[in-house]
Amino acid sequence: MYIPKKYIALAFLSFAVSSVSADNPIVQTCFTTDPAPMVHGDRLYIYTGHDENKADFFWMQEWRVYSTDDMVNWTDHGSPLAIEDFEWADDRAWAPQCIERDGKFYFYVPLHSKLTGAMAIGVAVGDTPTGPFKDALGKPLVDGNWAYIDPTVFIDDDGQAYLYWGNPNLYYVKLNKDMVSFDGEVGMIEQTPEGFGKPKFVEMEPEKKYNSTYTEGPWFYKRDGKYYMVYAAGGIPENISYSMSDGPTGPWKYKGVIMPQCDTGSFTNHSGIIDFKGKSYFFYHTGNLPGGGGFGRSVAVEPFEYNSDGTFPTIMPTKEGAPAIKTFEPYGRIEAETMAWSEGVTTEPNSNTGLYVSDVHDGDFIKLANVNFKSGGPKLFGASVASALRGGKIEVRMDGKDGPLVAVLDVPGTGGWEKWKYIEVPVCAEIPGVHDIYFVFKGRKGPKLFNIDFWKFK
Ligand code: FUB
Repeated sequence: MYIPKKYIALAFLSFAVSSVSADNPIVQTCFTTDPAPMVHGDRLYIYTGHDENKADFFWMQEWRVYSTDDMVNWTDHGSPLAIEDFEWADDRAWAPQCIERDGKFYFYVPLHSKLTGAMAIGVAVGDTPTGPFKDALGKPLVDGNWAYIDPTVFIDDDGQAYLYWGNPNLYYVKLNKDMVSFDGEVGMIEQTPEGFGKPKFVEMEPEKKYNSTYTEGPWFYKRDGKYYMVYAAGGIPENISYSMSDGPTGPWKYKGVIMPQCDTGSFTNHSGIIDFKGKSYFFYHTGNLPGGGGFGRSVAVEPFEYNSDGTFPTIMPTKEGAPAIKTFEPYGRIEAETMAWSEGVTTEPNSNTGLYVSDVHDGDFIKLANVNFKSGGPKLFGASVASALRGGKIEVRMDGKDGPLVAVLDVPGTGGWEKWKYIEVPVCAEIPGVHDIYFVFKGRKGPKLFNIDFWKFK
């Protein structure tokens, strides 16, 4: 291993917490859609759809889960639920939401039903936020209507749970305590001009586009005693609008546009809103990942503050996203699929080792933001790697992908893409304080070089 002398002598001192922001979109290893945030314990989880590469429609097969505790470094938990988990369904793994009740996690999803040939809503249940999840009923919760998509779920202070959904109608049921059944009929919210903004049909001007028209993707919640219904509106292309109410089923009062229709490359938008550690976040999707677009969408996040009367400010898409709310602790085992930004790599599941980083080619990299090495700095860097070819190198660089080199780990051929070997090398520069760390991958041009399961600084 060769490290230039000029780097060996460097002592990098930087104790200040930098003003790091999440990079939008927050997932770069695959397309992600329709974000549904959920806080559990110390972490914020998002449940997403997954647009296929090169898709020409929403041919979506699975849902994915990601989590963070600092708002900038996100861990990929893979796909704990897919169409295959619902025997009665055959297509369209569209916008999900997951909620916890009494230690169980209920994952509501729209799917195309084999039973009726239309859309349906199913529910899966698991013991942890990341699953595994199992179809709770073996049949849909509601079925047989092309409008049955985009479920949103909320449990009120009195314990009553509500499930809303629909495009272009807004339906709801009051769920029973078991979260997987309801009594009575499906309700439908009347979309009055006062409630959802658009004029009465007879007053609508032909050819005019009404921004406020409820379209799809409802997100239902309560805050400071007020109920919020946030939704994609205006037809295609969509903005995000909202209505508020004093009661869980209305009457609703239209309050305006939160995120105007913007040139993000995606004609749909879909929001999820949550408070986490005292701050408010607005999740949405764009077509902004390279190769993305209307059927290649990616989840993004913006921080915001409610106005004093509980209404929303206007929120615009940015590349910066949300600021870090804490530094990243690098000591101990860190899953390689935890990252603030990456280029080129993807993630793969494995039943023994869990998820790992794959598709590593020469020049690809992973960035971790706001890493706090504390006063001493690490002495060793190690990683669990596998390669069926001859491997390559992991260059560990600081504060930029061309930044100062602090370690180089030679990855050998290990005899298989999942034949893991843990290798450790000295860190050749002092790096106390807070830094962004870049793992830059080098090797033969062309082929996939190696996989990485986890890494450690010691
Ligand atoms: O992701 C498929 C569909 O696109 C969702 O169900 C809608 O909300 C829109 O985002």
